[in-house]
Amino acid sequence: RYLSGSISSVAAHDADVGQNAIQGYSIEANENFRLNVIAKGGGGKYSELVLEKELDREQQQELTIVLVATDGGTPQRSGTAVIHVTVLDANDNAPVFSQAIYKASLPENSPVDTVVVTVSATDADEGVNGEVTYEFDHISDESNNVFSLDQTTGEVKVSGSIDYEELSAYEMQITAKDGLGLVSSCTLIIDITDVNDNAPFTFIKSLTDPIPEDTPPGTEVGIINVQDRDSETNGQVRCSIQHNVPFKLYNSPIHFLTSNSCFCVIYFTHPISIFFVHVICIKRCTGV
Ligand SMILES: [Ca+2]
Ligand SMILES: [Ca+2]
Ligand SMILES: [Ca+2]
Ligand SMILES: [Ca+2]
Repeated sequence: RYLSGSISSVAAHDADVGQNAIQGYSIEANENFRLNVIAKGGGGKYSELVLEKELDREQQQELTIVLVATDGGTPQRSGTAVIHVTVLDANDNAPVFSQAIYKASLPENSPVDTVVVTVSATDADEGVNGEVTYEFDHISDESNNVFSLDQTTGEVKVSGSIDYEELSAYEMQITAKDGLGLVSSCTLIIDITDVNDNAPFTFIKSLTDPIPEDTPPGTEVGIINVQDRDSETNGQVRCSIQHNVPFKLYNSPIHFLTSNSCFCVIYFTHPISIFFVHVICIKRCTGV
């Protein structure tokens, strides 16, 4: 980029004198340059090429200007000079990301080095002015511990352990910087999806043990709470009880369930001696 007002002098030579020497200069009309024709003290003229409008290398890297010098003789004679202008690059463009917001989805427990997403920014300048590197900007410790960013390729990879039950979404800022420090940024949102990686676990809320032999059938003898840390169908639970025991089990109705917790009540059904009761927690969705 050249600033307007920059000037280069151009002069032609004519061996004749007086009217027969150089009388004028001209160039084809163009957007960027105009010509100033100036009379020299001792006769003759020279011209100045004046930049009127900024040049943009990203628009046009080279220009050709044909300069014509004419004399005042009869017949009029002229000479031409071709001026090649090469526009040098200035760092006038910051990198631009292909998207302002990148979104990705990733199952929890994805192994280290899994590629989550690749961010990409381009810079219209050339050489070091257009060399883009990437880095996280003000990243939280949680994100920093589990994701890495390749400075050169923009690849975001898993670098730690991802647990949906700890954190189900990450949001981070990534900046792209060119070789001379112009920057721009984008947002990356990573949604973690749940995997069924937690078995149900039980709490005995109440238990009558031992049970008196004259306990009437239908008496409640225990309440068990079952929980599962997973979400939705991965966390829905109900209980079953082994066959051939003098107890029945009642799962709390669905409308009493939270998404990943249920209560079951154990009832005494008929008197008999000593029993060990196994309550088996199973997933509601698969019945396994
Ligand atoms: Ca440039
Ligand atoms: Ca640049
Ligand atoms: Ca899970
Ligand atoms: Ca589960």
